[in-house]
Amino acid sequence: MSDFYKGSREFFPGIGKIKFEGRGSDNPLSFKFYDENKVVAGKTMKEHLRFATAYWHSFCGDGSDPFGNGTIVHPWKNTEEKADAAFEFITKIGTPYYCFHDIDASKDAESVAEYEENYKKTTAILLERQKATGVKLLWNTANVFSHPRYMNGASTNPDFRILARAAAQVKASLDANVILGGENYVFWGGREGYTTLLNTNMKKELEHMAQFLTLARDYGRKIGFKGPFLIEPKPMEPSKHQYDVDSATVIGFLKEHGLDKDFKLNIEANHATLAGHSFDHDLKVASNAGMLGSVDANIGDPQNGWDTDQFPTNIYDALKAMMVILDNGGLGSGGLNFDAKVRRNSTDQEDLFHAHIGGMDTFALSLEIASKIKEEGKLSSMVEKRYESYNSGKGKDFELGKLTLENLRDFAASDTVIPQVSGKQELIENIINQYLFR
Ligand code: XUL
Ligand code: CO
Repeated sequence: MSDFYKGSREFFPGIGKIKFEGRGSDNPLSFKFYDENKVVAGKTMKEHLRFATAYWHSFCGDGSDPFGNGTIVHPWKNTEEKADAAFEFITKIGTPYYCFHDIDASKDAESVAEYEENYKKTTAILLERQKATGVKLLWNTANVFSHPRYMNGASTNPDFRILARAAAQVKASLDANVILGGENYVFWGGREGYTTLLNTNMKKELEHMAQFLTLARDYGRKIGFKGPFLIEPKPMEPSKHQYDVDSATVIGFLKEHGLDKDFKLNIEANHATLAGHSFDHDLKVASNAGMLGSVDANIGDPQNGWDTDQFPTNIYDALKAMMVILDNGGLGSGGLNFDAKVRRNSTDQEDLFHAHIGGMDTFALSLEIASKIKEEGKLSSMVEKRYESYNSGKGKDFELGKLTLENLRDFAASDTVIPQVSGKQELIENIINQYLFR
């Protein structure tokens, strides 16, 4: 990556490119574990982790919450300055990718024509900076949830005119994606859901959503988008019932509507936990279906039941996620996007660097440990052993579909002593701790 910002106005003065200095370093503005060129399990850390910076939290978020105004004042004033600041930050922190919503980067407008005009100009601005720095677009998406017109949903809105307005934003976002060489395209259905069935035709809304996604898929393919479309599950907030509740629900929906060949999932840690799952559970469900597309890497707060979008610092959770990702054979065209924001009282510019350094180090360390666990095979052989009764004899016949229910009954009747087999959870947890702290 070139020092793109050199020679122009610097928005993060006094902070240079963040370098790997190792775990012994006392320099807080350095990586302790993320060494982008270090090879782990045949690939560099950079290739495994495919980190992305999120435009919305990092360059638009101002720390405001429902009880208080913004606390973070950004020095950039317009589209170009914001893009300059973004690419300066991304270049300095060294995430190879970025992600954005249409109106994070581009000025919104009421009229479709003006919105499109702004977006075209913004796309040119972003493309120029991508070329200058080598930073690439992991995904973009359309924000069809913030504007008041979307209060009753976008593709699931009871009013067709709103659905069409959302389509204009998705079309323009796909156009931008192809120009910018985006590797994926995301849909997060923030308002695709409902509050009460008393005023909702759920079946109709779900059919509309499927039709809308089908049209987006067809248009994307027509204009040359080759990557996967991604749906990002989330169970609630802002809607009470969001239709894309979790991995399993989305996979069922995509299969029902014949979209499973073109669509995969973007799994966000804090969304999985809001759905009552763990991060690794939702990753695994997507992976099992061959539909693990990408990851929004963050954590929630264990005491708060909402989407706090904190930077990931929990090694244990990140390790379990990396174990699933390695078993999946990596993330393919996806990556680890920091859909995370600094706390509203973290108001120094350098806090954005500390936040990303922490997230990148957390996943780098987790990658190293997960790859050792995988390579040494101790845990996977314990899991395999739990299922060994299916490797031969009647167990194997059952898996091969050779047995009837009566056959199972007859086997059970002759199998008089069934030994109790421990699941060994505590032992396994102790082994994980040994890997973590050795
Ligand atoms: C909201 C969320 C979004 C999506 C993109 O919870 O995660 O930022 O990632 O719209
Ligand atoms: Co997200």
